[in-house]
Amino acid sequence: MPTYKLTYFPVAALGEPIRFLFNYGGVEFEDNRFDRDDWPKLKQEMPFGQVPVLEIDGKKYPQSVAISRYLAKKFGVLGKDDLEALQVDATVDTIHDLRAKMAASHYETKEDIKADKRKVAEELVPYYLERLDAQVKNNGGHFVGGALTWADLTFVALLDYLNFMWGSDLIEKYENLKQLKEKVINLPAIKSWIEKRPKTEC
Ligand SMILES: N[C@@H](CCC(=O)N[C@@H](CS)C(=O)NCC(=O)O)C(=O)O
Repeated sequence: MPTYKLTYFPVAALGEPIRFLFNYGGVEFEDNRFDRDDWPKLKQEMPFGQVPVLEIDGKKYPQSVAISRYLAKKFGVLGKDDLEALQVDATVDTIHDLRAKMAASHYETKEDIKADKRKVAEELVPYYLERLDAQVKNNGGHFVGGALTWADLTFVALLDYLNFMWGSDLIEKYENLKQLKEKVINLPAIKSWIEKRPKTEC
Protein backbone atom coordinates (compact mmCIF):
# COMPACT_ATOMS: atom_id res chain seq x y z
CA MET A 1 0.00 0.00 0.00
CA PRO A 2 1.51 3.40 -0.96
CA THR A 3 1.92 6.14 1.62
CA TYR A 4 -0.23 9.24 1.16
CA LYS A 5 0.44 12.73 2.54
CA LEU A 6 -1.99 15.56 1.79
CA THR A 7 -0.57 19.07 2.25
CA TYR A 8 -3.03 21.95 2.53
CA PHE A 9 -3.91 25.02 4.55
CA PRO A 10 -5.58 24.29 7.92
CA VAL A 11 -9.08 24.53 6.44
CA ALA A 12 -11.61 22.31 4.64
CA ALA A 13 -12.03 24.17 1.29
CA LEU A 14 -10.21 22.51 -1.65
CA GLY A 15 -8.61 19.88 0.58
CA GLU A 16 -11.92 18.46 1.75
CA PRO A 17 -13.05 16.52 -1.34
CA ILE A 18 -9.74 14.65 -1.16
CA ARG A 19 -10.17 14.02 2.57
CA PHE A 20 -13.76 12.79 1.98
CA LEU A 21 -12.48 10.39 -0.66
CA PHE A 22 -9.73 8.92 1.53
CA ASN A 23 -12.24 8.40 4.31
CA TYR A 24 -14.83 6.94 1.97
CA GLY A 25 -12.20 4.54 0.61
CA GLY A 26 -11.05 3.63 4.11
CA VAL A 27 -7.45 4.42 3.24
CA GLU A 28 -5.12 6.12 5.71
CA PHE A 29 -3.43 9.37 4.75
CA GLU A 30 -1.37 11.98 6.56
CA ASP A 31 -3.52 15.10 6.85
CA ASN A 32 -0.71 17.66 6.80
CA ARG A 33 -2.30 21.04 7.67
CA PHE A 34 0.51 23.57 7.77
CA ASP A 35 0.79 26.79 9.70
CA ARG A 36 -0.07 29.80 7.50
CA ASP A 37 3.21 31.46 8.55
CA ASP A 38 5.09 28.59 6.90
CA TRP A 39 3.38 29.07 3.53
CA PRO A 40 5.94 31.37 1.81
CA LYS A 41 8.65 28.74 2.27
CA LEU A 42 6.41 25.76 1.54
CA LYS A 43 5.07 27.43 -1.61
CA GLN A 44 8.51 27.10 -3.18
CA GLU A 45 8.42 23.35 -2.59
CA MET A 46 5.07 22.83 -4.35
CA PRO A 47 5.09 21.82 -8.06
CA PHE A 48 3.05 24.89 -9.15
CA GLY A 49 3.25 27.00 -6.00
CA GLN A 50 -0.21 26.00 -4.81
CA VAL A 51 -1.96 23.44 -2.64
CA PRO A 52 -3.59 20.92 -2.21
CA VAL A 53 -0.70 18.64 -3.08
CA LEU A 54 -0.82 14.90 -2.53
CA GLU A 55 2.44 13.04 -1.99
CA ILE A 56 2.27 9.41 -3.04
CA ASP A 57 5.30 7.50 -1.81
CA GLY A 58 7.12 10.83 -1.52
CA LYS A 59 6.33 12.18 -5.01
CA LYS A 60 4.24 15.35 -5.14
CA TYR A 61 1.06 15.62 -7.26
CA PRO A 62 -0.87 18.93 -7.54
CA GLN A 63 -4.46 19.82 -8.57
CA SER A 64 -7.37 18.88 -6.32
CA VAL A 65 -9.69 17.68 -9.09
CA ALA A 66 -7.07 15.44 -10.71
CA ILE A 67 -6.18 13.99 -7.30
CA SER A 68 -9.88 13.41 -6.52
CA ARG A 69 -10.48 11.67 -9.85
CA TYR A 70 -7.47 9.42 -9.22
CA LEU A 71 -8.83 8.42 -5.81
CA ALA A 72 -12.39 8.06 -7.12
CA LYS A 73 -11.10 5.52 -9.64
CA LYS A 74 -9.40 3.55 -6.88
CA PHE A 75 -12.48 3.60 -4.66
CA GLY A 76 -15.08 2.77 -7.34
CA VAL A 77 -16.96 6.08 -7.45
CA LEU A 78 -16.00 7.26 -10.93
CA GLY A 79 -19.36 6.32 -12.52
CA LYS A 80 -20.49 2.98 -13.90
CA ASP A 81 -19.15 3.50 -17.44
CA ASP A 82 -17.34 6.09 -19.56
CA LEU A 83 -20.51 8.04 -20.31
CA GLU A 84 -21.36 8.29 -16.62
CA ALA A 85 -17.76 9.29 -15.91
CA LEU A 86 -18.13 12.08 -18.50
CA GLN A 87 -21.24 13.37 -16.70
CA VAL A 88 -19.51 13.12 -13.33
CA ASP A 89 -16.50 15.07 -14.66
CA ALA A 90 -18.82 17.72 -16.11
CA THR A 91 -20.66 18.00 -12.78
CA VAL A 92 -17.42 18.43 -10.85
CA ASP A 93 -16.28 21.10 -13.34
CA THR A 94 -19.65 22.85 -12.94
CA ILE A 95 -19.33 22.81 -9.15
CA HIS A 96 -15.88 24.40 -9.49
CA ASP A 97 -17.26 27.00 -11.94
CA LEU A 98 -19.85 27.89 -9.30
CA ARG A 99 -17.09 28.11 -6.69
CA ALA A 100 -15.05 30.39 -8.95
CA LYS A 101 -17.99 32.80 -9.40
CA MET A 102 -18.37 33.06 -5.64
CA ALA A 103 -14.65 33.36 -5.03
CA ALA A 104 -14.42 36.22 -7.54
CA SER A 105 -16.53 38.46 -5.30
CA HIS A 106 -15.49 36.98 -1.95
CA TYR A 107 -11.76 37.56 -2.47
CA GLU A 108 -12.07 40.94 -4.24
CA THR A 109 -10.49 43.62 -2.07
CA LYS A 110 -11.68 46.76 -3.88
CA GLU A 111 -15.14 47.49 -2.45
CA ASP A 112 -16.77 48.91 -5.60
CA ILE A 113 -15.52 46.05 -7.79
CA LYS A 114 -16.52 43.57 -5.08
CA ALA A 115 -20.10 44.90 -5.15
CA ASP A 116 -20.25 44.53 -8.95
CA LYS A 117 -18.90 40.99 -8.79
CA ARG A 118 -21.38 40.10 -6.04
CA LYS A 119 -24.20 41.36 -8.24
CA VAL A 120 -23.06 39.12 -11.08
CA ALA A 121 -22.77 36.16 -8.69
CA GLU A 122 -26.25 36.77 -7.27
CA GLU A 123 -27.71 36.09 -10.70
CA LEU A 124 -25.44 33.19 -11.54
CA VAL A 125 -25.57 31.29 -8.26
CA PRO A 126 -29.34 30.51 -8.37
CA TYR A 127 -28.96 29.66 -12.07
CA TYR A 128 -26.39 26.98 -11.18
CA LEU A 129 -28.17 25.71 -8.06
CA GLU A 130 -31.54 25.29 -9.81
CA ARG A 131 -29.89 23.17 -12.47
CA LEU A 132 -27.82 21.12 -10.04
CA ASP A 133 -30.95 20.54 -7.93
CA ALA A 134 -32.91 19.39 -11.00
CA GLN A 135 -30.02 17.12 -11.99
CA VAL A 136 -30.22 15.34 -8.63
CA LYS A 137 -34.01 15.09 -8.92
CA ASN A 138 -33.75 13.53 -12.39
CA ASN A 139 -30.99 11.08 -11.44
CA GLY A 140 -32.48 9.17 -8.56
CA GLY A 141 -31.17 11.36 -5.74
CA HIS A 142 -27.56 11.59 -6.95
CA PHE A 143 -25.87 13.76 -9.57
CA VAL A 144 -25.30 10.83 -11.93
CA GLY A 145 -26.68 7.32 -12.42
CA GLY A 146 -28.75 7.01 -9.23
CA ALA A 147 -25.66 6.04 -7.24
CA LEU A 148 -22.89 7.69 -5.26
CA THR A 149 -20.02 9.18 -7.27
CA TRP A 150 -17.20 11.56 -6.48
CA ALA A 151 -19.39 14.41 -7.82
CA ASP A 152 -21.70 13.89 -4.81
CA LEU A 153 -18.73 13.69 -2.43
CA THR A 154 -17.10 16.78 -3.97
CA PHE A 155 -20.26 18.90 -3.74
CA VAL A 156 -20.96 18.06 -0.11
CA ALA A 157 -17.29 18.33 0.89
CA LEU A 158 -17.10 21.84 -0.61
CA LEU A 159 -20.44 23.04 0.74
CA ASP A 160 -19.16 24.53 4.02
CA TYR A 161 -16.57 26.53 2.07
CA LEU A 162 -19.17 27.71 -0.46
CA ASN A 163 -21.55 28.70 2.35
CA PHE A 164 -18.72 30.56 4.08
CA MET A 165 -17.91 32.56 0.94
CA TRP A 166 -21.58 33.23 0.24
CA GLY A 167 -22.48 34.17 3.82
CA SER A 168 -25.58 31.96 4.08
CA ASP A 169 -26.88 28.43 3.54
CA LEU A 170 -26.76 28.07 -0.24
CA ILE A 171 -28.99 25.02 -0.53
CA GLU A 172 -31.71 26.13 1.91
CA LYS A 173 -34.31 26.33 -0.89
CA TYR A 174 -33.09 23.31 -2.84
CA GLU A 175 -34.79 20.18 -1.54
CA ASN A 176 -32.93 17.67 -3.72
CA LEU A 177 -29.51 19.09 -2.89
CA LYS A 178 -30.48 19.06 0.80
CA GLN A 179 -31.41 15.38 0.57
CA LEU A 180 -28.16 14.64 -1.25
CA LYS A 181 -26.21 16.35 1.52
CA GLU A 182 -28.02 14.27 4.17
CA LYS A 183 -27.26 11.09 2.24
CA VAL A 184 -23.55 11.88 1.99
CA ILE A 185 -23.00 13.12 5.53
CA ASN A 186 -24.72 10.01 6.85
CA LEU A 187 -22.48 7.55 5.01
CA PRO A 188 -20.79 5.83 7.98
CA ALA A 189 -17.23 6.69 6.88
CA ILE A 190 -18.09 10.32 6.14
CA LYS A 191 -20.12 10.69 9.33
CA SER A 192 -17.20 9.51 11.44
CA TRP A 193 -14.76 11.77 9.51
CA ILE A 194 -16.98 14.82 10.11
CA GLU A 195 -17.10 13.97 13.82
CA LYS A 196 -13.35 13.66 14.18
CA ARG A 197 -11.97 16.23 11.70
CA PRO A 198 -10.55 19.52 13.03
CA LYS A 199 -13.28 22.16 13.39
CA THR A 200 -12.56 25.04 11.03
CA GLU A 201 -14.40 28.12 9.78
CA CYS A 202 -14.42 26.99 6.14
N1 LIG B 1 -6.77 24.36 -9.41
C1 LIG B 1 -6.07 24.24 -8.15
C2 LIG B 1 -6.27 25.51 -7.36
C3 LIG B 1 -5.43 25.49 -6.11
C4 LIG B 1 -5.54 26.79 -5.32
O1 LIG B 1 -6.18 27.78 -5.74
N2 LIG B 1 -4.92 26.78 -4.15
C5 LIG B 1 -4.89 27.94 -3.27
C6 LIG B 1 -5.55 27.62 -1.95
S1 LIG B 1 -7.24 27.15 -2.11
C7 LIG B 1 -3.45 28.29 -2.96
O2 LIG B 1 -2.57 27.45 -2.98
N3 LIG B 1 -3.24 29.57 -2.62
C8 LIG B 1 -1.98 30.08 -2.18
C9 LIG B 1 -1.15 30.69 -3.26
O3 LIG B 1 -1.53 30.66 -4.45
O4 LIG B 1 -0.09 31.21 -2.90
C10 LIG B 1 -6.61 23.01 -7.39
O5 LIG B 1 -7.82 22.71 -7.54
O6 LIG B 1 -5.85 22.35 -6.68
